[in-house]
Amino acid sequence: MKGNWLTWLVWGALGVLVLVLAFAPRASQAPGGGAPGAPAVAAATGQAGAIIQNRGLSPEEVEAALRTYPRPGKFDDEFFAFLSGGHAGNVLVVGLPSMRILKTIPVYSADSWQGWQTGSDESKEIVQEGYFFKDLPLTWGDLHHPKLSVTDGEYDGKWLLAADKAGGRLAVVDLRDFKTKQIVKTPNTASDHGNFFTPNSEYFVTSTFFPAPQPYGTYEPLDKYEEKYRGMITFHAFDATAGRIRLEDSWQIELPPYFQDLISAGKKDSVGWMFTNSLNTEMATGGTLEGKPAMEIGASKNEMDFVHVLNWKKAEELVKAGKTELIGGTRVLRLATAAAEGVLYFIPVSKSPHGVDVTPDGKYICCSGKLDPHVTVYSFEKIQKAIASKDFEKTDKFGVPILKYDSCREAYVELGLGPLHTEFDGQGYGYTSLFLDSAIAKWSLGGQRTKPGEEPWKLQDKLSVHYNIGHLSAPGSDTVRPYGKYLLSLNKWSVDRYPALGPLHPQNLELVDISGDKMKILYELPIGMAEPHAASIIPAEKIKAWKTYPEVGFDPRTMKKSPFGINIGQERVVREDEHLVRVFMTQVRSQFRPDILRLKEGDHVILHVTNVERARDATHGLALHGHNVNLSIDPGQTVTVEFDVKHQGVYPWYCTEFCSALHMEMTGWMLVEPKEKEVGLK
Ligand code: CUK
Ligand code: CUA
Repeated sequence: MKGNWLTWLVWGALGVLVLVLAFAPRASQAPGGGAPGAPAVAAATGQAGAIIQNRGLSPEEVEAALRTYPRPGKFDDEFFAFLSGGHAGNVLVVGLPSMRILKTIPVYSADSWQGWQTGSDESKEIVQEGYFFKDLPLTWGDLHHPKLSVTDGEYDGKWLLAADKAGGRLAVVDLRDFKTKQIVKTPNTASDHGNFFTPNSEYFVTSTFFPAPQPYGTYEPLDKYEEKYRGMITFHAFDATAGRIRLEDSWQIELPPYFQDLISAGKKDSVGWMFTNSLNTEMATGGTLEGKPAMEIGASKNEMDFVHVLNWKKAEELVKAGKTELIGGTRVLRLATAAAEGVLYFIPVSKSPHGVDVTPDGKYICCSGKLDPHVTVYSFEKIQKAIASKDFEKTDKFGVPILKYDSCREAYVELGLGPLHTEFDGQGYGYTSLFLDSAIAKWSLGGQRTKPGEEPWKLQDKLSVHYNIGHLSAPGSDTVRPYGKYLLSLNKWSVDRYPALGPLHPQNLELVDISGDKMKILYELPIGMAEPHAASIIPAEKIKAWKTYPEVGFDPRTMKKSPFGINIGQERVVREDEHLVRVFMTQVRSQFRPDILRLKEGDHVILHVTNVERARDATHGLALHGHNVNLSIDPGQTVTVEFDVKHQGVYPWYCTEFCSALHMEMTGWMLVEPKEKEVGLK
């Protein structure tokens, strides 16, 4: 409706202006004639008309271009999408609807632009704190689901957390300076996949994908899989003021060795509950060279897998009451306790589901088996009734009550092939990604539909995307307040959408307009980086980020003045003992103070660098030849790096940010003299 109107307007206006154009040359030739500016407008529009014609743009394409075009220097983006960088281990920030990549935030992997793990000790220490094994450096991670902190179930724009599927870790990003502040290793897990915040960010909850023998770190053969391997849901206690995970206050719920995959928080009516989709209830373990079926075959034998229904408020009470066991130093509510005490229930779901999503009102839980063209909608109310009346089918092998499918099901909506994830617009519609169909299905949520005469629980529209969509993301979809308007389609394959640039193809994002009855693609963004599995999208005005650090000498890790931060005039080189040299250095356009460091072979250097600039955007770098030292220092920031000087020689350093007209001159020398000849010794 709105689209049609806009299209009409665009074409109508162009039609009128084409007429104006006919008079434009005469108007501009008339001495002092015509309204000021009119010929220019007409000429510009004339050009626009010609461009449209020459490029053969359709009215839809013109509309899409006009709706997404960001005016230079204007803050036209209404939303920021925080996209996961997949196994590139970072987070991308993309503006909507312009689809411009505005920032990358390094998290698990190194980033030399921001000096993340390529220089500053602060960044290295944050990453080291989360190592899987303390003695084995992890230089990357697989970041899938960036989640934004919430207050009363709504985004508050303060923190972003995301788990690492490959390392069983999670990370905290501060949205004041968009930097990673903490990485922790989840206890008792090999991998973390799903994650969400509880409604006031009290906990950041993660689910394991791969079950593992407990206590973690012990060996058990795969034939003891059923007996010894376990999944875990971890409740990481989060201090939402300090923005830190407190591992000592965190606890876990032990689960059967199914693959727990993804999790969603109950909201409003269902606050205090959570939901997990699981696959491999067959407990297959593969063995392709050992005469056993491949995982994919073994794990898709059963017609139904399980949605896990967990009463986490109850679990929290049990934890507080001490009904836990200490495993690997963490309080764990054992599986038998969770099953017996009414914490854990199962509901059957079509086989091999991927994703579980709760409607914004908390009333319905959506889950789809990838091999069934329907989404199954469970009613929270019905689940509660089934639990209260012990309406169980049976218990599973581990004593967990299985609720009757028919007693919990509210709807079974046919959508298309390969349904995965569902998002919500807050207007009464769900949007489900169809991996095999390469499409998005829009469907009405019964009882919440806005249009009279519409059938409840029904497919309303289908849009082809390019290609093989995984997640999709609508602003605020995982909160109690979705914002609607746009939907991002995060596609796994791009195949023929872009010119071939070698066999590795870009990932393809598509921006979809969901403001009308029919979904429309507005923009395609190829990302030449790892797979962005998922995104969280927040209104732009909710982000209140800093422009510079508040005072000179600031340490982003503590968000306080660093004891090593200095001002101009306080620079010094101190030889603290025979081989230890401490340097306090400043940077300002366009010099380093000091700019000569005189060292001896075998010295150990502790370098504190402060960027004393107060100007916005006046970031400086420090790249030192041959020593794997590359720093990025924002205005006001102090960073520290320690390194050994093992080889005599001359090592220049320079600023890596083209910061001024004399940036090329912003350099320094590290001079390393040979060790004195140790004559007579030995
Ligand atoms: S996962 Cu990748 S498409 Cu890790 Cu949420 Cu579904
Ligand atoms: Cu500082 Cu270039």
